[in-house]
Amino acid sequence: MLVLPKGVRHIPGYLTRDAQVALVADVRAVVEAAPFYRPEMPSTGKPLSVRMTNCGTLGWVTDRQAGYRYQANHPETGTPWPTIPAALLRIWSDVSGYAHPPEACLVNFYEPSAKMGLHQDRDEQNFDAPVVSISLGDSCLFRVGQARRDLPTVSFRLESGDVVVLGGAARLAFHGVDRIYPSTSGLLKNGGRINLTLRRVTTPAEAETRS
Ligand code: MD6
Ligand code: FE
Repeated sequence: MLVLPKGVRHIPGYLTRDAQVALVADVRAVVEAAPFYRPEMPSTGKPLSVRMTNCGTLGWVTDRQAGYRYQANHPETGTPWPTIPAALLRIWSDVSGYAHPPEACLVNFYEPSAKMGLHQDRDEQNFDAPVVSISLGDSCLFRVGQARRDLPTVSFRLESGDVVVLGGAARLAFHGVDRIYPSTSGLLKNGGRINLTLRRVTTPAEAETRS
């Protein structure tokens, strides 16, 4: 049996097929308000193979000029990001174990040839909240290690409807997507894979933390 690093939680089949279909409709509405754009690596300007958009009060963006950051507006249209769909807020409440709502939902779209290099999610103000990820559409090979790039990694397949939570000891674990398995799901009519990652970005105000 595959042993995941401490703090990594994989929940296969979290979403029913009907819930996945409903979530795809939610994502389509987000993409109509905030179209996918092609993000760039800081400094080099090399385009990522994944296309991105966001919903929430803050969105994660990257371009050659200003690098990795969160901002309230779409980098190309200048419009505020649409709100996070209620279904995603419910998933966060159910699996995050964190008392405050997420502020950002990054939407990644993978064509069959796209991948995502090994990285840490560390542009948030603190790492108390986990990052919650939801996969839709074609399967992928997901790789996750530990908080140092040189430590061993494990790889496993993520299928449509799966949830992954990186929290606690794994909040800063390196992770990435090595490959997409084309035509492994009929959920998206033109194929490909969507990944949604829910994040808390800012530290909640003290008043909100008191109970
Ligand atoms: C992906 N996921 O599954 C990329 N980040 O396409 C991530 O980068 C990720 O799955 C933080 C926590 C969970 C994740
Ligand atoms: Fe990530």
